[in-house]
Amino acid sequence: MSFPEGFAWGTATASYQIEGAVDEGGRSKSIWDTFSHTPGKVDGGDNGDVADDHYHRYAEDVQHMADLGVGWYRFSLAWPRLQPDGRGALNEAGVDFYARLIEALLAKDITPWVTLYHWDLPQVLEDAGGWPERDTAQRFAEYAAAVYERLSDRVTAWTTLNEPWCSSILGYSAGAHAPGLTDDGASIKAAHHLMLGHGLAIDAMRARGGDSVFGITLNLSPTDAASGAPEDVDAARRADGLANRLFLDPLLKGTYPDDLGLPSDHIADGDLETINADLDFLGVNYYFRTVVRKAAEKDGPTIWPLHRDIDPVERGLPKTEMGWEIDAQGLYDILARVARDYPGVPLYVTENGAAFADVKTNGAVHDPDRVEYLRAHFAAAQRAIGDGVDLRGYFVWSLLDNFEWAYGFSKRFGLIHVDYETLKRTPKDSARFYAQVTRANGLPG
Ligand code: IFM
Repeated sequence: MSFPEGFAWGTATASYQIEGAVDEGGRSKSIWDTFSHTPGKVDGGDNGDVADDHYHRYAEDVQHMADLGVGWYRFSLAWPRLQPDGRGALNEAGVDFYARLIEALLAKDITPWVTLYHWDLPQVLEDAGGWPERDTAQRFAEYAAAVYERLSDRVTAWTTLNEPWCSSILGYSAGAHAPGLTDDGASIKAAHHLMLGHGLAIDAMRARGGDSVFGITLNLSPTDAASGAPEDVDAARRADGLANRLFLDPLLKGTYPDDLGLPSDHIADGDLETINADLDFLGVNYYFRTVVRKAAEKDGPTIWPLHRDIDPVERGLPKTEMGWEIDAQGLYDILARVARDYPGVPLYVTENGAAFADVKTNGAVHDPDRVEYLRAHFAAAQRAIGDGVDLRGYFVWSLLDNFEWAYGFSKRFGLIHVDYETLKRTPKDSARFYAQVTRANGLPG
């Protein structure tokens, strides 16, 4: 049950979910500060003001990674910490923080893998129109280039965006994420400007030289029809278009899907060539399969903008605490599909993991459900590799329990438990299981 030699085992986190220290070191407000401090937006009224206090405790967290035996750590940079005005010179205190983290990682032989944007847009840029505004793409490319100049002597793996579907659709048409808008048209524009920002950023970073690799991470979900009825099959095609092809096609084919009837007046000549920049890797975040049926049209917040006649269907499978059905075969299916439909780009699972209702008893956290979840998903990845998928690595989400966006601290995804009163870290049983996997480069028998 071993993986190919050199397979990259890692864990992942994101800045707003773990750092805290929101008012320290010259950081400005992000859209998540605003959103989480708006009553009613986040469960329990939680916010990321302190989170895991990783900003002050990063050295201890790096030691936990070393104990896990991971060779890679995927983390995101907080744009408002590095460029508080959303433009112009970088904030030296922000650069210093990430430089210290990176040096601590390198000292333990852990390779840093940076994500430039994991949802914490400087509020000042949202005030100027946010992602539905074309200029935000330009701002992102300038930020990326400035950061690349300062850190690319120590960081060689660069992800532009994490899950642009969430930034655009959850943020601008479902209203569930910051900035909390419910405007279908704005979400489609936001998706395009995120894609454009990605392409411009890659061009700008590549132009500065070095031996880095560049890519993007998408959250992808195999999308099936609930029945063979033509209207359900059609609903599944459209849901797949909005969740997967809206991002995969421009990035990897240089076209937008033409079966969704989406507006295009915000797309300028040359944009698609920019978006279709060569990718050194594609990151795939997998959590669940989507099954849908045709429904009646409805108003209100939606994850299917301009296609308001689709409903999700449950299959009665066991679920995680997120309410997501557990379906390891879905990981195999999405990897195989990407490899088949978009060949030639190396793949990484940049996130996979599960929230369960963990309880700490006598200083220990026994989480057999998470161990089983990971075992089944690792096995699915291994089957995909066996069937020819060029999968190069796997990052478990997440290193630590953390701020799970609109769910606040109520959902625990960590391999390491965090007591939010004391901020004490306690490795769960799943951390010990994962350490066996990373050290054996395979599943224990
Ligand atoms: O916590 C998130 C992460 O920020 C992005 N991908 C999905 C995770 C679980 O919801």
